[in-house]
Amino acid sequence: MYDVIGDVHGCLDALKRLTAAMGYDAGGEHPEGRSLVFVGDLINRGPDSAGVLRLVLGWWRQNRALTVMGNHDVILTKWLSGAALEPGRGGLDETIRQIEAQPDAADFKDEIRALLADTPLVRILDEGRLIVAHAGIEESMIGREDDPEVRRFILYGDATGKTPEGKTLRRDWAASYHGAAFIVYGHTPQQRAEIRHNTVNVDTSAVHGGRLTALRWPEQTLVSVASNYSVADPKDAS
Ligand SMILES: [Mn+2]
Repeated sequence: MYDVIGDVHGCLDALKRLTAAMGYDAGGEHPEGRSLVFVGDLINRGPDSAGVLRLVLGWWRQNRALTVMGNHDVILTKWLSGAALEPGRGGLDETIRQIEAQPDAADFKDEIRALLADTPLVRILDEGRLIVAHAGIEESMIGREDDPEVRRFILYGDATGKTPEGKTLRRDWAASYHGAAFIVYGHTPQQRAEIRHNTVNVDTSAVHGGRLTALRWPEQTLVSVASNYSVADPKDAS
């Protein structure tokens, strides 16, 4: 049994309230032995990315949480490996500041590296019945994450261009999905989550004053809590 949580983006308070609402204790333990799964983009833009990492790390260490890679988590991975970054990209500067401000920053960074090393592009769960991928995945792509095109799709979606305001346009791949596996994804902020064709986008805009949402599996029910945070920047934040 899993509870798959949408893009958290540093919204620590909403994450605590959502997991509590689903019956998890502060240590991420559920009385029915349920596990948490995150669709990626734990960090950036929201108020407490370091706090979210700290919490998820604790749960992951206890085998109570699984993650998949989001595009923001890729940027964090690059920074932790010492790669050069464009300044300010995706809000990482503030996340870096929060991580470096921790009293145990060096150890904390090592722990984050360990978590990210156990963060694949795709999680295939419940004997293939449940698939979690950040921006989704076409049926034909399952098992082909090493293909750079597939990797791009999983992390960024089926981007087809930009609006005049600079917002990314993406094709709605789920509208034509007909696979047997149920796919949970996020990345593109929605007003509300809606199950369609064995898929659900659980990014309900927590960092934009929306809600943080989880899909409960195998029940296929949705749980959400209101976010108390909204980032000011109107630019595309997925
Ligand atoms: Mn994303």
